[in-house]
Parts: sequence; structure tokens; C-alpha cells
Amino acid sequence: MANVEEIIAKAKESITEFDEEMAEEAAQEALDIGMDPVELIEKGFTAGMQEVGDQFEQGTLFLPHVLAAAEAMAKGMEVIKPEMDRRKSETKSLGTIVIGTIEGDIHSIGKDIVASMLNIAGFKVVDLGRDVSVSAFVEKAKELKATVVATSALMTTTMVTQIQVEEQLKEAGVRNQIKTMVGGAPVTQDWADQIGADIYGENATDAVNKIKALVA
Ligand code: B12
Repeated sequence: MANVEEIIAKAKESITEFDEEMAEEAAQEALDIGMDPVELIEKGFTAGMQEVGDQFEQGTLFLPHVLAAAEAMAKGMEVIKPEMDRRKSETKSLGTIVIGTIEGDIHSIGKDIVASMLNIAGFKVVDLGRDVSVSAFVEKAKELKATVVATSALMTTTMVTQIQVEEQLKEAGVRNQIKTMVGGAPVTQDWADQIGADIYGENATDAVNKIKALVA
């Protein structure tokens, strides 16, 4: 039977090789040995996805590669979903998180990873998708009495819209009842401080840890 290191390496390779079958196999092997799905997602699939993203940026990989890698990751995630749901049903819900990629921005891969990890950690996650208007975030958060509104921005041109989330929550009179979290490659702790967001999450694990620390 494969060990944890081998499974992580296989999961990562399945993404960098765009191999859906290999991703499913790695996920199944992880389940077979009772491995923590968080480790598989983070060190395997996410690490692979980040590598593919970097190569795309350097021009050594092209769009179809990125999409094929994301597809492989989705297949692997499907295999571990029942186990994630099982673990979740054993824990009491820690609160509701409304998450999405900010308007004008269609990057969703990182946001999807963060949403999955928050879900595994025991939060009810309402994913509004990508290119989500600021008013949709605010409306949904009010309707569901969300604990946290989390926005992802992958471009310098769209991260500025995260300011509007702060402003519209204030205008709606709910800013003091709802925490805000920001993330995405160009987003930093400095940016979060500048716009008055409560939490900056560098990656999915950081996001989970910081939200837990704040709301627990
Ligand atoms: C994949 C990709 C795409 C895919 C997206 C597919 C999809 N379904 O998501 C496609 C091909 C569609 C795409 C399109 C475009 N892209 Co693009 N894309 C990328 C790329 C290569 C990788 C992004 C990625 O998925 N990384 C892997 C994931 C796992 O990492 P991540 O997103 O950073 O997420 C992690 C953290 O940031 C964090 N995180 C993410 N979200 C959140 C949210 C919260 C709340 C928290 C706490 C944390 C968090 O946790 C995640 C897990 O660790 C990046 C370059 C790069 N290396 O980042 C460019 C990049 C983001 N794209 C870029 C551009 C310019 C575009 C386009 C405008 C290109 C064009 N000219 O058409 C369009 C955008 C159209 C639009 N309106 O949005 C630029 C942005 C430049 C800038 N300064 O703003 C980049 C940086 C490339 C570059 N250097 O030019 N892109």
C-alpha cells in the first residue's frame, strides 16, 4: 500500500500531468489509508495547481493545460467528497461563510480550494461563484446572517472592488455584525489593513486558522 508521501506526490503529479484518472486514484488511495483529506488537497492538489499557474505565467504552459489541470483536481475532489461530508456531519457548524470571486474577476480555482477547506473545517459555506457583484455579497450575507463574507481577487484591477464590500456592508448597517476576509494572489495583509478587512488569508489553511481564531 502506498504511504502518505507517495500519495501526496502522486496527487501533485496528477495535476501537473493533467491526469484525471491519476487524480482519482491518488484520492482513493488517500481514503484507503485513512489519510487526512486536508493534507491531500493542500500538499497534493493545491501545490500542483500552483505549479501549473506559475508555468502558465512563465509561458511554458497554455490555457488548455490550466483548464485540464483544474479538471483533474475536480475529479480528485469528487472522490474525497463523501469522506469530507462525513467528517463534517460529525462536527457542529461553526457558522456561515459567504464566499465568491469579486465582480469583474473570473478566477475561481483558488477560491474553490478555500471554500472546500472551510467546508471541511466545519463551516457552512455558501459559494456565490465568480464575477459576483458587491450587492450580491451584501444581500446574501444579510439574508443568511453570515459570520464572514470572504472575497477572492486575482487581479490588481479587481482587488480594489474589495473596498466596496466594506463600504456597502457599512451602508447596510451590518458591518459590525459580519467579519470580512480577503484573499487572492495580489492581496496582502497590508491591503487588508488598508481597506479595513478583518482577516487576510494567504492560503486555504491560513484562512481556516484565522477564521477559527476570530469566531471560536
Ligand atoms: C488560471 C489563471 C487563469 C484562468 C482562470 C481559470 C479559473 N477557472 O479560475 C483563466 C485562463 C480563465 C484566466 C483568465 C484571465 N487572467 Co489569469 N491567471 C491564471 C493563473 C495562471 C493561475 C491562477 C490560479 O488558479 N492559481 C492557483 C490557485 C490555487 O492559486 P490562487 O488563485 O492564488 O489561490 C490561493 C491563494 O491566493 C488564496 N486565495 C485565493 N482566493 C482566496 C480567497 C480568500 C477569501 C482567501 C482567504 C484566500 C484566497 O488561497 C488559494 C489557495 O492557496 C494566474 C497566475 C498565477 N500564477 O497566479 C493568472 C493571472 C491571475 N491572470 C491574469 C490575467 C491578466 C487574466 C486575464 C485578464 C487574461 C486576459 N488577458 O484575458 C483573464 C481575466 C479575465 C477576468 N475578467 O477575470 C493576471 C493578473 C495580473 C494582475 N496584475 O492583476 C495573472 C496574475 C497572470 C499574469 N501574470 O499576467 N486566468
